[in-house]
Amino acid sequence: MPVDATLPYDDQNIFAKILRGEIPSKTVFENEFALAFNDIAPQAPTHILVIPKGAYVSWDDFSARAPDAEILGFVRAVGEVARAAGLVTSGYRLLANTGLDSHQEVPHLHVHIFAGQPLGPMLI
Ligand code: IU
Repeated sequence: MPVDATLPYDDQNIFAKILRGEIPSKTVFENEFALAFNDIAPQAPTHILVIPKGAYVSWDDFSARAPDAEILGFVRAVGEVARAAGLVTSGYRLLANTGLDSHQEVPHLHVHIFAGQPLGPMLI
């Protein structure tokens, strides 16, 4: 079910539970700003999700409300995850679904990193 990105943050969402350690994840990176883990249903040979440690529903919420230091830390973390995974030479795609029409399913901001094969042109 897609989520309405304008709703208040729900601290019972699955990624909040992963951040609190209540549900396990295949962590590939963690620092003070971000946690990255393998997507449970990968859509490419490499499919990593990077989430901020702060409580933000979506890219819209994060870009509007997060302090500059958190935004900078998160953006740098996404790049660091990709570099650490060795994705820079072959390349990768970033995606942050936001709200109903994007089919965002989890109401905690997450940036998808897709890589590991030629991904073709964007279809939409
Ligand atoms: P979306 O952008 O909100 O549509 O992406 C949600 C992603 O979260 C999707 O790729 C799921 O496979 C992934 N995911 C996960 O990795 N672990 C989970 O427990 C759940 C969803 I629920």
